[in-house]
Amino acid sequence: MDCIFCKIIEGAIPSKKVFENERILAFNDIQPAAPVHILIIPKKHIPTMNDVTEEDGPLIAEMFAVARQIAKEHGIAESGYRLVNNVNKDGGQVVYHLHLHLLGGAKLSPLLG
Ligand code: IU
Repeated sequence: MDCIFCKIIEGAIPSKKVFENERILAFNDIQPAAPVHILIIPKKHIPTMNDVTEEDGPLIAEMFAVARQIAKEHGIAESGYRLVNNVNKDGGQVVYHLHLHLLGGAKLSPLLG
């Protein structure tokens, strides 16, 4: 499958891993938009949030739990952070493998000005 994140999961493309278990991988974004910028992805290839099914519920919940744990480990749980999921073209999605952006380590600009 021609998916860059699947290749990262397989180890065919290297990444700076932050967390990994049987279902989820988290790694540093190659173009960080904040001091902490980590991507949390399911190992199951799900192209976008639109493709999430009811049976994926526990997996999505685990992605958020992993994000929370990583934020804590990076010392930003209390100061705050942002979780972002871009969906399709207008949402700014570039990689079509579901991912949560974990952004923090600085005061982030408001999404809605
Ligand atoms: P988006 O939500 O699909 O726009 O985000 C894709 C992110 O994946 C973006 O922040 C890229 O910098 C990041 N990324 C990466 O970390 N490693 C890669 O090999 C590629 C993209 I391609």
